[in-house]
Amino acid sequence: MPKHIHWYPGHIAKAQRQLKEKLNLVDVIIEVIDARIPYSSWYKSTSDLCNSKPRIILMNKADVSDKDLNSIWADTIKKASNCEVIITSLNNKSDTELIIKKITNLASDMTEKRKQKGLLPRAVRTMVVGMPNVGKSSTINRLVKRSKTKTGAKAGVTKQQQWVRINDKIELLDTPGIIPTVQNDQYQALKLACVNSIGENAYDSEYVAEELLKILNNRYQDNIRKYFGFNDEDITIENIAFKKNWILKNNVADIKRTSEIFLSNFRDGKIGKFTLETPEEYELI
Ligand SMILES: Nc1nc2c(ncn2[C@@H]2O[C@H](COP(=O)(O)OP(=O)(O)OP(=O)(O)O)[C@@H](O)[C@H]2O)c(=O)[nH]1
Ligand SMILES: [Mg+2]
Repeated sequence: MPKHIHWYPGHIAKAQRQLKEKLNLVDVIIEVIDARIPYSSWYKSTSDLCNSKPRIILMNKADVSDKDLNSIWADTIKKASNCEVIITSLNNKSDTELIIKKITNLASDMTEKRKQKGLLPRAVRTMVVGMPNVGKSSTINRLVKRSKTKTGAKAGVTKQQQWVRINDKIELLDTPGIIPTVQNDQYQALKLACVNSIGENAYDSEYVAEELLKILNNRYQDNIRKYFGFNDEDITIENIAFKKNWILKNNVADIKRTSEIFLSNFRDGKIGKFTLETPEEYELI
């Protein structure tokens, strides 16, 4: 299977078109990124796409990313984007009130203008955008406190836009994940594959697992040694297979099974809370 990662299913091209079409209707944009790869999951064209609409960035999945790096990344992205950045996660109840408050604040101009024109007040329309699987639909459900939108642990669950009303003051538009047309930066594409933001048919799991292990060996070697019960040996997918007894006939490591379980456990945060990139790598600080 080719190592090159390319993924751009038809529904994403359509999603991007529909996003532009709806832009005039919305007052505020919420952009969701994945705290484990804040830079790689940050759709750099959003600012062009969204013109100068007020925008909030949610750095989601903070429960499975490196706590120390969360605040560093949040500050960095805030400076680079000139937008409010809120660190969020599915199980954090307290951030929902903050998000609602920020949406209301950002829409105050619109509300004020309507008032001055003598128009009746209307709900703030908020569009939730971001790359696939970063947690857009889950965030909406959290804000509504109900499962109004479909969610799932793979890329491309939301296929169509859907309006959801939080209360009489705010309406949210869920949108399908969008991704650049071409993955020019293959290292970024690899990291998107690590967090399940790219359809699994577009990459070779063994390659992605091996590359993820390289990153973790580099940044979090002690944590993963402890997790897998190694002392000071090099950790490879093969070593993990032998350690876990995931062995095929003739005493050969089951690399495919080990890679898939390794990726799945990483995605669920079972191996540890890891962030795969730093602002320094991108010369952001
Ligand atoms: N650990 C963790 N998992 C989360 C969090 N938010 C969402 N998830 C999980 O991530 C997966 C994707 O969530 P969705 O809300 O479907 O993501 P999405 O951005 O709407 O995805 P698409 O519609 O495919 O673009 C689901 O399995 C969620 O349960 C979070 O803060 N922490
Ligand atoms: Mg969705």
